[in-house]
Amino acid sequence: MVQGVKDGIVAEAGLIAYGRGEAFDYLLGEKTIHEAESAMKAAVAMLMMSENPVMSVNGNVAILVGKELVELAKKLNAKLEVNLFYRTPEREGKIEEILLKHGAGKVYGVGNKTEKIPGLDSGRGKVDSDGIFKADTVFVPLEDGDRTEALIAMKKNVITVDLNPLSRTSQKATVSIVDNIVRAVPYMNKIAGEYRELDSKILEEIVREYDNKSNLEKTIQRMKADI
Ligand code: PTJ
Repeated sequence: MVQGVKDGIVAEAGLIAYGRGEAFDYLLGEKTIHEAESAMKAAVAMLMMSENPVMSVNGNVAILVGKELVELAKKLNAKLEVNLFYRTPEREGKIEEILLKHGAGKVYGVGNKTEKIPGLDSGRGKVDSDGIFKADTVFVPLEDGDRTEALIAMKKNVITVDLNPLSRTSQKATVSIVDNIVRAVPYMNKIAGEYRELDSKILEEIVREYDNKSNLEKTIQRMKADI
């Protein structure tokens, strides 16, 4: 992460965000808990059933799991879009380069961002008309609450990875994965491999039976019990 900042890929604020995440990871015992596994199964099933899934990539995500995310996007037929809070053409280009190096076919949100997420100012509100703007499901790991809420207001399914179960992102998302992204994305790759042969009716059932509110509640109880 420190090298990522020096290389101009991770925003300085990304380091602080990472530290916030680490504090919550200690409360999880730095392991993937049962509730995170349930959320990841629902997330993968939802992404597989989506017509136009898009994965949003910021500086932290590119550095921590760029390779694994490209692999997941391929397995789920999802698009990859660079979306930055601290947007500069240089950072966009460097993140695109990481994704391309790991085998991404096309990277959205670089240069061409003709649409805007209603109610969001700053660089992160600008999106690709063929990417996040028309997606039915958006995977937004390590994000801020405003963007999650704005995407939900656009009637999209929002899947997050956020170690803080109390964050506005976790509280507002359709599926909230409370786990470290370095464990979550490889695990989602494993699930995507296992679900490849599943009938769409079974995938639908996995999504239907998942209750995000109750899953988050159990996660918070587990963290409290471990203190
Ligand atoms: O690259 P940019 O310009 O788009 O900037 C991205 C940052 C990360 C700076 C921006 O999205 C941000 O400030 O995010 P927040 O509002 O701090 O939210 C990030 C959330 O991710 C926090 O709730 C952290 O607890 C959580 N988090 C941090 N590291 C991890 C994490 N969750 C999972 N895995 C992690 N490794």
